[in-house]
Amino acid sequence: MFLARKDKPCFLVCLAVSQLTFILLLYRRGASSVFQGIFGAYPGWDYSKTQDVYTNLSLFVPDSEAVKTQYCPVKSPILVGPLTISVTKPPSLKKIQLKNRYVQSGGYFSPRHCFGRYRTAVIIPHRNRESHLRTLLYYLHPFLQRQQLHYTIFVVHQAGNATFNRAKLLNVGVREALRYDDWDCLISHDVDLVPENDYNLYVCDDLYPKHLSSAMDKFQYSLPYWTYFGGVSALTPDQFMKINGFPNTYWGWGGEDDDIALRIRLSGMSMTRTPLNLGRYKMIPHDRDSGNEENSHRHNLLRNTRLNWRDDGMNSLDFHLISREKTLLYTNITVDIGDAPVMPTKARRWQFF
Ligand code: UD2
Ligand code: MN
Repeated sequence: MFLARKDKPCFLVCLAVSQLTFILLLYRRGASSVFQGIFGAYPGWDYSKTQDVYTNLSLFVPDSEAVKTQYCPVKSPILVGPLTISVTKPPSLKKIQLKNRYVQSGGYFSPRHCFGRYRTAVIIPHRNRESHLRTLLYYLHPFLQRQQLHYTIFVVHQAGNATFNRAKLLNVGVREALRYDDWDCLISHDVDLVPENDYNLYVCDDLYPKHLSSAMDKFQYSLPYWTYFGGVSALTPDQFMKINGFPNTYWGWGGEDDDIALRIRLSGMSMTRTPLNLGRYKMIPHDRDSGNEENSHRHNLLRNTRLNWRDDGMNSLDFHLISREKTLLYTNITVDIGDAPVMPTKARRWQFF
């Protein structure tokens, strides 16, 4: 066998080329999508043919007197696939409410003719993005209803003008959400990302944390890098606690998503990813917010994750709750999470020597 290979150097070249191609495919498209592509587990989606997410939705929640006798099916029968999304004109809250008559106070919904099989909390970190929030709510409520989930949308609002801290807000969101229900799945959701296919189920993977926003228009519908975990992700409460939640120490833009990806690995888990032809999202175009400037300490912090993750997270979370309020479309948590610590700059450090 060995001799035969040696006789044919072309064999080795072909092997190397095919391995390289495979690795490149894995990198660009994500492992699950490559394997599903090869083994044909998912249909191809045609995103040039889309449907309104509200199509026939009211037909499926018709009878307020209906007696529930069984669980909803594992796979909802009312999914439509690729959705028509337009993010240019944010709808009014009134319009969203009228379109979502079966959503209850606090942004809670439970299917009316069957017991929701999955309990999902969607947690959105937020400050000064009201128009993005309206657009997201307009698309997300019917999206989750089509999936026949028992769900609530939580918006965690950072009070004050201190530097924004996405990951800490998500920790607060989880702690608060767990007061309301025994969730199967906690979804961390950027306010500006709108899912494009309702087969992208907002349900957790039993085994590993799941990255849902694998393909965003802003990255030309491919992964920016192999360990990317930003945007929208889904963890069971157990998985969340196993990684000690998210870091509290990333103030400003960037790094916290990579820290989370690292925690997952350090705690002995892998991540799963929605296949790229399904995990598609449109990001509402925006500039960098004031108060969320690039975090210049993020590389340093990331270098220390393996030392710190057990002490920085849910077990060190402190915040001052300002209010909990059930609005018609979501539960609003307003919180003071404090301010970024003053980090020594290089110049200051040298003064000690
Ligand atoms: C990327 C990631 C995001 C996060 C961030 C770095 C994508 C699509 N998302 O987002 O998950 O890792 O980089 O921190 O790549 N927000 C507010 N008000 C603010 C600032 C932020 O509500 O003033 C929230 C909001 O939910 C927003 C999220 O924080 O979607 C992330 O901030 P961003 O959208 O400004 O950053 P972006 O798009 O680079
Ligand atoms: Mn964004």
